[in-house]
Amino acid sequence: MITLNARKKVAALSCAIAFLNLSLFAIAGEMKNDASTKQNRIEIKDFAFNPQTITVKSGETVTWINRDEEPHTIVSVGKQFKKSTALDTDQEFTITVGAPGTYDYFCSVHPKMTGTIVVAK
Ligand SMILES: [Cu+2]
Repeated sequence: MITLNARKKVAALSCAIAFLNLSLFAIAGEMKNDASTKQNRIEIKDFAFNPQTITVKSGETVTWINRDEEPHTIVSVGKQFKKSTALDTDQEFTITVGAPGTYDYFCSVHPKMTGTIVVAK
């Protein structure tokens, strides 16, 4: 009898552990989802991209917002993403980054304005 009871306890415990593992897995999955929908924002202010270099993960989005009174554009040096139209004040431009690598970009209106997106795996 003692052996049977012990076995039942072990079975119940295994069940509980399995359930806990599943719950943890679900939580981890949700956290991963949150990370992949994270918004990476770059402000354009005083003729500069802020931050000038940003590190993001492949599949994430990057959004620029123009806080200047001047129009600015975002153009990929290596054509890694479509170029923006001229952004007016408070206008935004969003891309989804693809393959890992370094994406250099500049403003075609003011070519001295440059920035870099580092795309990690
Ligand atoms: Cu500009």
